[in-house]
Amino acid sequence: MLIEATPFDFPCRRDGLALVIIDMQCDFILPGGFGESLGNDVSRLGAIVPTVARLLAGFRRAGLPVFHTRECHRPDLSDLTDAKRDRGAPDRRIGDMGPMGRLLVAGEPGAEIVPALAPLPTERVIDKPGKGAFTRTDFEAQLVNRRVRQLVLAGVTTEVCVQTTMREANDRGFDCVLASDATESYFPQFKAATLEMVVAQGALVGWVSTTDAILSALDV
Ligand code: TIU
Repeated sequence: MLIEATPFDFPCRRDGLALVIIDMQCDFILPGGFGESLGNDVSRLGAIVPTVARLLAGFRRAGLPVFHTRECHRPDLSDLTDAKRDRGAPDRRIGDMGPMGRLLVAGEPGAEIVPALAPLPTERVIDKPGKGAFTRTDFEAQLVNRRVRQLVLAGVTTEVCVQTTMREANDRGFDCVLASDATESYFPQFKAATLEMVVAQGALVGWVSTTDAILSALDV
């Protein structure tokens, strides 16, 4: 099965394919969260929710595994490095109180995935303290246990957590295809640059496709 993609069609094996939705959390997508505290206009990110929901519904209809990630920290912040806490110049820092609870802290409303994309009980949720989903998590073991070899990636932000996770996955031997209309950045130029750079040099990091092309290849 081929998924129409750039720089060339993605040779997909349905058996071994999973969807990974990165960090579609209130803290990045809604006003008052961590993303806004960094000085970003969060409205761009909310616009992709319906497209990610369509991709998610397609994978559910196809009976293929779905993984959700959340960037968040333990309430005692013992998994938050000083370097991460002190970086940038946000109004409020990770762990500080905001309108959706403590920023990027597990269990707080802001750290939850937006309701339109809420995970089903059968879907794995990977909480991660870094930008990449493989760093200090059991994500790789979860993928190996489910015999997953190929990933469709979606979520936010394209150049930060999505790209970092895609690079980590590629280095671990997973084929990755990024759904270009189901990912977004606070900075359009960073999204565009990421889409270009991952497919460069013959898909050095992976492929880029669209939600329609992926769903049409899955025939769902
Ligand atoms: N999930 C994710 O991308 N975390 C970030 O901090 N992204 C920013 O673009 N800041």
